[in-house]
Amino acid sequence: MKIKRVTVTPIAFRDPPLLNASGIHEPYALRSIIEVEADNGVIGLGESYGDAPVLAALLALREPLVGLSIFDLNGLETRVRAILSTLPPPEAGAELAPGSHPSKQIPNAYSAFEVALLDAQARTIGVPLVELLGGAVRDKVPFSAYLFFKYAAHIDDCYPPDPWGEAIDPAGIVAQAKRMIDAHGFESIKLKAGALEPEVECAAIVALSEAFPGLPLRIDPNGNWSLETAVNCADQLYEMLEYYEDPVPGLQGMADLHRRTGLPLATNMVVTDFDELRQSLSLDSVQIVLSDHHYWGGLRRTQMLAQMCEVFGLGLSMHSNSHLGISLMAMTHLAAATPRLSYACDTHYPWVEEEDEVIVGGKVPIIGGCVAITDAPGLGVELDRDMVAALHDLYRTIDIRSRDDARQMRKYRPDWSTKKPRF
Ligand code: GKR
Ligand code: MG
Repeated sequence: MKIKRVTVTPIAFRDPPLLNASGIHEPYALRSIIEVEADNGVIGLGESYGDAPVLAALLALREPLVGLSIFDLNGLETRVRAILSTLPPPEAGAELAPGSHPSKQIPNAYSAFEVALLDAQARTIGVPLVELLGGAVRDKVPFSAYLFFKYAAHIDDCYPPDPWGEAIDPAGIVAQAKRMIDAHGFESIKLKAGALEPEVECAAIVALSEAFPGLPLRIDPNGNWSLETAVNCADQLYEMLEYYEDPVPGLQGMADLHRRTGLPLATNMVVTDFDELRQSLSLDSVQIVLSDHHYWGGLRRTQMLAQMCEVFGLGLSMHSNSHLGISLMAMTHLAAATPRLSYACDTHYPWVEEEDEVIVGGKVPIIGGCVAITDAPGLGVELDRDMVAALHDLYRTIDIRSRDDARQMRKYRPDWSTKKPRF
């Protein structure tokens, strides 16, 4: 079964004004939708970043992949490496989208096509993709409610305000959590921090622990706190946190913080590849790795990471950037086949508007905080081509070509600096 055609379609979809350590989300998030058509008529699907450097790499791979067997994942890697080595070095991507960093170009592009090939393989033999990853050890995968401080509307005034409203204080965050948990039944909560004064963010965790007694809580300042700030916050939050995610920058900073607080530290910032994992192990920087198949080099390599976490006694969970349902299902099949998964995974999916999904039937349901694996072949989702066309048209009309949360924040605060750690 050989690849006959590869299609890569950049799309844009609405994204709320979510605050983070870099600034604020732009009104549209970018993704690439990948379709790999084999000569048996099967089409495998993938989804990746839509930022210009990533898109350029994915587009460059379309022709060279024609003729490759859909089962030849080693051949895929060889072609990805060969072609991308001929391209000019990519520009730096968004700070908080680790997968769009230039160093991740190869694993990121490989991953985008690996998912599509695995989807095509599974569809060809008529099994859910999870079976190609060793089979399901769970039939549904738990995700956490991912909360953000946010404004009520974008400054650009390009579409009506989202239904979530404003959340710029602890009461707003508790209201957001109630809404998200009522809608999806999440059984753990993650708060994106590093955006407002740490006192406000810690008070939000205290308010969440009072509003949702017993629910595991995490806070993620994206490395925007100094060691002293992180130690002070740890003193206040010690009993409430399931883990402490990237409070301070750098492997050494995380190691120092762990030594001073004893709190389990999680990361998607300081361990993003196997070399950083090795360094982290020797420093004892992190105790939980937040994997992400988009930049760890695909589903199978993330399973390798999971095995290493098992060998070295580390916890494992999953990071997310803004994404749609194809990525959600790839994450879900992977997590379903990963015994080591120790915590509910992250997902931005609740922030996607119902009308913006590119798969048939609309958004994938999250029920009881979980996404279920079905018996449908492959990833279990079909592409809604009208929606892909509509979101591609939207992409063509906007001027965002690479995510830049700091540039967006400068529309609100012209003096906004990217200095880190800010607090
Ligand atoms: O979407 O603002 C965001 C997040 O901050 C995202 O960019 C991070 O990569 O969710 C991510 C994280 O856990 O660090
Ligand atoms: Mg994080």
